[in-house]
This record gives sequence, C-alpha cells and structure tokens, in this order.
Amino acid sequence: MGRFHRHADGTVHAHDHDHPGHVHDHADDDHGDHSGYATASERIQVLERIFDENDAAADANRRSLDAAGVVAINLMSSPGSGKTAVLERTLAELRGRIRAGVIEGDIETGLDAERLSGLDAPVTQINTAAGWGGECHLDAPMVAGALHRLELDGLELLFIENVGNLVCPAEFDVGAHHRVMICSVTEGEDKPLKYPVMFRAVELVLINKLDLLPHLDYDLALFEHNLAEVNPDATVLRVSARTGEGLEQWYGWLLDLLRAAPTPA
Ligand SMILES: Nc1nc2c(ncn2[C@@H]2O[C@H](COP(=O)(O)OP(=O)(O)OP(=O)(O)O)[C@@H](O)[C@H]2O)c(=O)[nH]1
Ligand SMILES: [Mg+2]
Repeated sequence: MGRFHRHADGTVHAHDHDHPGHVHDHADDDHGDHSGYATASERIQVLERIFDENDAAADANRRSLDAAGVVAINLMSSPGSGKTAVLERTLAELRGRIRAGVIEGDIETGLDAERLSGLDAPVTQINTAAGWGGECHLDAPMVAGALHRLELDGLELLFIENVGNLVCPAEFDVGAHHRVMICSVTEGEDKPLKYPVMFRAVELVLINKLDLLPHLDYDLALFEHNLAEVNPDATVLRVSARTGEGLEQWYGWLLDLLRAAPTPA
C-alpha cells in the first residue's frame, strides 16, 4: 500500500506516486492504484474507516482511563532517542510519590519491559509482531488490550512507550491525554523540519543526551529555532537521562499534570 496520512481536518490523503523515477501514464488519480484496491478513492475510504475505528477505540480507552482517574502519556521518538532510559529514571525517582504504570510498545522482544521491571511500577508489553502485523506504531485497539492487563484503579499515571519511529506513531490516537516526544542531540538540528507531523503532534519535547554535547557540533539554539518553526507552542526541556540533568523539570511537568487532572466521578 502506498504511503498515507491524515490532515488536521481529519481527511485522509494517500500518495500513489511513491516510486522515485517511476513514470506513470495514468490519466487521473483514480486509476491504476498499485495497492490492490480497485481505485485510489476506494483505498482512501478503507483508510478513513481504519482511522475512524481507531479514533472510536481511542475515545473508549480515554473513557476507561478517566473513570479510573489515570492520566496517560503517549511517549514517542525515533529508535534509540532514550524513551526507556527516561522512563527508567522517572520511575526510579518518582517511586513512592506517583503510582505509575507503563505500556511498553515494541515490534519484537520484551527487552525494554525487562529494563523497567523492579521499579515498583506495573509494566505490560505490546509486541506488534505478535498478531498486529509487525506495525511500526501503536494504535488504539492494541492499547485497549494492554489496558485490560493493568489494574488501572491502582494507578495515577500511565506511560505508553510507543514503537521507535519518527513518523507513524504521530498519526494514531492511542487514547492518551498527552503526547510527548524525545529528540536526542545525536539526531541533528534539522529533524523538526524534516519530520513536522511528529513535532507538531506533541505538547512537550525533551531534548535528550545533553551530556554528549561536548563531543558533537550540534547547535541547540538552531534545533529550538527549527522546532519553533513547526510548533511554536511546544514546551521544550533540555535533559540527560544519563546524568539526570534537567529531569527535575520533567518531573515537575508530570506532577503539574496530575494536579490539574479532574478527579474521577
Ligand atoms: N549518553 C547518553 N546516552 C543515553 C541517554 N539516554 C539514552 N541513552 C542511551 O541511548 C541508547 C538508547 O536508549 P533507549 O532508552 O533504549 O532508547 P529508546 O528510545 O527507548 O529506544 P527504542 O525503544 O528502541 O525506540 C541506550 O544505549 C541508552 O543508554 C543520555 O541521556 N545520554
Ligand atoms: Mg525503548
């Protein structure tokens, strides 16, 4: 299937011409779809149905979380930016202050869930290769299954570590209340400009691996300028999951969310 995405107004757009150098001789866009669907518009209808079903499942997830008084955060980033490293520190340092749990999303393995075990927080794993077609992102039905495995009434905060990917996770509402991303200094200053859908989707960006700055020619101010170009409203925190630098502000941000959350009816 060709690449597709959803616009801010909810409409779906599919790209048929995603073969560089390949010349198409179709007279119109509704002709010769390469995906197995008869026409491009048939494909868009299918994609819209997928997004509609996902959104309904996401709303149901949020209702379950709200009923239990749990605030959920969808944590996204490229592979290796430090999602699990930030969670390891966060769970360890907020232990005893916040009752937190984790849904850990990966294509394969339980390696991240193992890293987060023993921190007094329930962790449940979603492997998208196990029955979800090896998807490169989490979606709301996957998260619905994981919510059933957690004792939500015992939690205040739920982290949903998405599959490492700077594109697709931003397009699927999983039913979380807040979307946060991590971008590490080893990824380059240009990433907000090249992957704007992700950077626009979030309210907080953690710039991670600050401890590596002396070894890089990374320009923090340029990264923040590029981020402001695509998402001027995002809160930005500079952190290092290795040294703990800046993480107090992240904990403060989390505690503020919990204070602001409505108490369940
Ligand atoms: N120097 C340094 N290394 C870090 C920092 N944060 C994470 N790392 C390292 O970066 C690597 C990837 O970190 P992870 O926490 O596994 O990243 P992730 O985003 O969870 O990766 P995926 O789950 O595979 O997408 C590991 O070797 C971490 O130890 C940091 O602040 N500084
Ligand atoms: Mg991880």
